[in-house]
Amino acid sequence: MAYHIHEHSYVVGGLGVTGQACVRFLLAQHAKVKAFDTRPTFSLPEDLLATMQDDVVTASEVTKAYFNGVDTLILSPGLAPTIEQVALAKECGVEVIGDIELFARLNRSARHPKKLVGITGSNGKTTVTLLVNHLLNACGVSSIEAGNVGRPVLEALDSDVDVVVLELSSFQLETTTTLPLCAATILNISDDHLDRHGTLENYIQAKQRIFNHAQSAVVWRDGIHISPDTSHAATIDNVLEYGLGACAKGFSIKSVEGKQYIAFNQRPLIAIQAIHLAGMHNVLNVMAALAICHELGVSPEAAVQHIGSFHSAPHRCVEVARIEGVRYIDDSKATNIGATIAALEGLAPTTEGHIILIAGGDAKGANLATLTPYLNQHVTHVFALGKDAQQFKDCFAPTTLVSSMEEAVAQARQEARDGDVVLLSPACASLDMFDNYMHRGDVFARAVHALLLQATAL
Ligand code: UMA
Ligand code: ADP
Repeated sequence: MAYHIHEHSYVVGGLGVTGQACVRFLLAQHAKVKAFDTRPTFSLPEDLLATMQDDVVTASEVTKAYFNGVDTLILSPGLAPTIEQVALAKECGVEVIGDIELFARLNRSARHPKKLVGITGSNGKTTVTLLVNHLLNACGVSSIEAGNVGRPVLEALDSDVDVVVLELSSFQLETTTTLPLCAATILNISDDHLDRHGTLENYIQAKQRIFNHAQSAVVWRDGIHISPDTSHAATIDNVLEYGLGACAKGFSIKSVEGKQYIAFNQRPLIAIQAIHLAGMHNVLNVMAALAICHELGVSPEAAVQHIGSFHSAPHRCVEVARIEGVRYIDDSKATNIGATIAALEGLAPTTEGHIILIAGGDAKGANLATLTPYLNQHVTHVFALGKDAQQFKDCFAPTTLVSSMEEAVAQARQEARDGDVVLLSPACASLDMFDNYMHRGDVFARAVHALLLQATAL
């Protein structure tokens, strides 16, 4: 059934990147729209000030009367569906959806609906989303990336492309009900966002929603909770698997004359050594990306030619400097335990000395003790900062608490010897001390560059 936007009256809940994009889109479509934001200090950007100033209220002004005549509440991903304003909306018979659901409805009603693929998981979403987009474009398929990767989906609606590669967070999936995907994947699951979802089971259920209307599932053979679970999702007949072991079907590792290759249906595609993205987790990411491209009709043999020209996003295991034989690596995007484990395991084989870890921040309800065996195996010292720094001390004795990133870097330098790595891979969110993970990575890089200046001045 066609979805006519101007026939509906909307409330946009939350005015961050998503909410602002929703408001701009709805205004351009001449729909009725008003909005609220729950933050005590909040200011509208210039372009919305003139049109929306009188239509934006604070949380306390959202009453039942506010929802009179409203059809739909579009809730921002950063706002939990359990907040009071959502309960009020539901009591008033208002439908609650997210921007991804609105996008799905509008795309279905479009004259030339775009093909959609969806990528979720605790880690690797952005890398795989950007890689799929890169490979598709390089193989002549016009596509754009959108969603949690940073571009609000409604901005992708008007673009002249055939495919939209969607990075989807558990928050976005919670408010999505009818998203048809040509291919969908949950890359992996590790503890994350438990402060919002309450339990791992709830988090998994939110992730599983990606399969509800998917034609094909791309599945990591060795992953847990990442296959379509028929108790949550509809049965999907078409499943394409990948993994690091040998296997006759799908993507696997094959040894040819002593060299390891990624293979598809036993045909070698690319030597693992030739992949410039560090760590075996990135080999899995490459396989997942090739599999998604395959489901869109792009042959793995063609796609694999373009892996080498892919530039990964910053703050993901990137070397920022080498000082007196010590490598300083920024993995600030490691905002959960799974990402830090991947960094430790990925870097250990290429590290001559030891790893000194800078970590900490807001653990988002995760139990950091899960890291202990990996810290014992790969790390000589942790410098911990932020809200949950003490948790590191509790689970790993050689931990020093520090009060700033500058202090962490200075102390790590004292500790490090030729051949060591000083790794910022916090296993925690940054928001207790920094604007975001980019800011945290930049502060780290600045502190390291200050050391570099000191070292060259000597
Ligand atoms: N907030 C309030 N009250 C409001 C509105 C927002 O307190 O009324 C707070 C939220 O709790 C949150 C912050 O403000 O702390 C931003 O929330 P938002 O819903 O306005 O977020 P957006 O700015 O719209 O950005 C969101 C994604 N962020 C979140 O889901 C928190 C962005 O992913 C995404 O790029 C953007 O939509 C476009 O799709 C970022 C992210 O951190 C990268 N995602 C989380 C992650 O990857 O772990 C899920
Ligand atoms: P996301 O968008 O899911 O946060 P990113 O691609 O931005 O994922 O990477 C986030 C962090 O996770 C980085 O520290 C990165 O090194 C690590 N990472 C990337 N891919 C994987 C993977 N497949 N498994 C575990 N960790 C990963």
